[in-house]
Amino acid sequence: MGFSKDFMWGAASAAFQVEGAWNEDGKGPSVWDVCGRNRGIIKYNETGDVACDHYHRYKEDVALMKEMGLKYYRFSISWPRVIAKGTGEVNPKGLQFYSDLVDELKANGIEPMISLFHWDYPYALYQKGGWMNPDSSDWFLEYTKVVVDALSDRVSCWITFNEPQCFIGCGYEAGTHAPFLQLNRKDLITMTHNVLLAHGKAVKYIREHAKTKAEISFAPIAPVYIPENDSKEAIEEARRKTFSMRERGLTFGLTWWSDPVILGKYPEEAYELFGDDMPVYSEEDMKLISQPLDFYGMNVYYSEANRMGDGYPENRWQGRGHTDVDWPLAPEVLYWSPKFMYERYGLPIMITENGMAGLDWIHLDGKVHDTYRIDFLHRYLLEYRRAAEDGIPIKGYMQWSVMDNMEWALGYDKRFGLIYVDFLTQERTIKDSGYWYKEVIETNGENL
Ligand code: GCO
Repeated sequence: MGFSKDFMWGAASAAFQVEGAWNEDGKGPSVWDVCGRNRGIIKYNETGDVACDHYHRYKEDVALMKEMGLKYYRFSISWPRVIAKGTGEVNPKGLQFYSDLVDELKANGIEPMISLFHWDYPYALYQKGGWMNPDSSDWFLEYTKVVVDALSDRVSCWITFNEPQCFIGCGYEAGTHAPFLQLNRKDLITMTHNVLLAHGKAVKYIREHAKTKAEISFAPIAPVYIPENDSKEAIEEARRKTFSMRERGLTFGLTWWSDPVILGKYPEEAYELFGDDMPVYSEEDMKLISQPLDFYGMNVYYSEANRMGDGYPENRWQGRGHTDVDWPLAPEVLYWSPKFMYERYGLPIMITENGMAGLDWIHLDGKVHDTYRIDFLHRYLLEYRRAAEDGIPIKGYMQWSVMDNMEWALGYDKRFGLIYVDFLTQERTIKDSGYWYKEVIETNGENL
């Protein structure tokens, strides 16, 4: 038993990272457009103003996706492109862009998978307190309705929030992502609760109103601890750490986000750790938050270190290869993350992101020979298949990313794509890994 016949092979992107056209055709600004600008926070003061110009070049990009044989394209909708101020007047041209993109994909035999929120929060709503505002989940519901009413006749796969850990943790706790704030714990908890409510309201709306049968999830990060060895004790130790809020802290906790969404309660440990800062909510609220999901989407790139005992070296990944964003090569995580998450939450697994940043360039022969990315993906996919062989239901795999793009505060020189993008000319070149992935898809993983 390996990859099922209807296994969903695809690749992913996010609106801010690829679209550009940041203020065209009635689009409003997002926190990423405004908050980092000219402050020396984003590498070289780069912006998403043009990015990959996907907004204008989506037809060419879809043609390249077809050439790579993708079955799915996971992309996000820019909320302020669809509703410039976040609530109120809908921007018809913004909505039209996504409708055209969906049509283009389908005409080329590629299924769309939509992420409703991949971090480009409307600046106008941020000015009203953003996720701190008690109305914030209703704002998100209003936006969800607009998108679902317009696209659900052709789209059936939905992700509500991408990596809630990151946009709250990096954006409002560490201050390394827009809007680059460092808030206190109580505020972070308030925001979490509002995001969870927004997720629940969106799931409920999609479930009840989508025009085609919907498959819905969210896409948290889920890097688990990898057991030191195969012993029962080591596996238990890794599992305990993976799900411990003491180990993971507040915003980057796995259980912090997934327990309420799937199990319908905040983890006990959170009450021990955060006491009176914990949200007060009604049973109704928690019911909303824990609407049934169809699968568990997870973004997985690396593993947390896990060394039992206190011995040297502390860092188990010492000497391992690492990618251009310094994440250690840890293919085993694509076995252990699906396994631990399935055992806790009982939902089929979908890898909604996995990939690596490499030092890619166009070689003298005009091609991009990214052998390391091929080896990386090969190793990770073998581990993912091992999970399936052990009986973990796996639904799909969305490689990150379909093309090189704006890596948030790290700017444009971190290249994750299957397609190389020359950011000065916007010329695209499918990398060797893109052609290799095509073979994986064509053989449904038999060539691995
Ligand atoms: C994330 C986001 C992506 C990133 C990718 C590489 O995980 O941070 O979902 O937008 O670009 O993961 O860092």
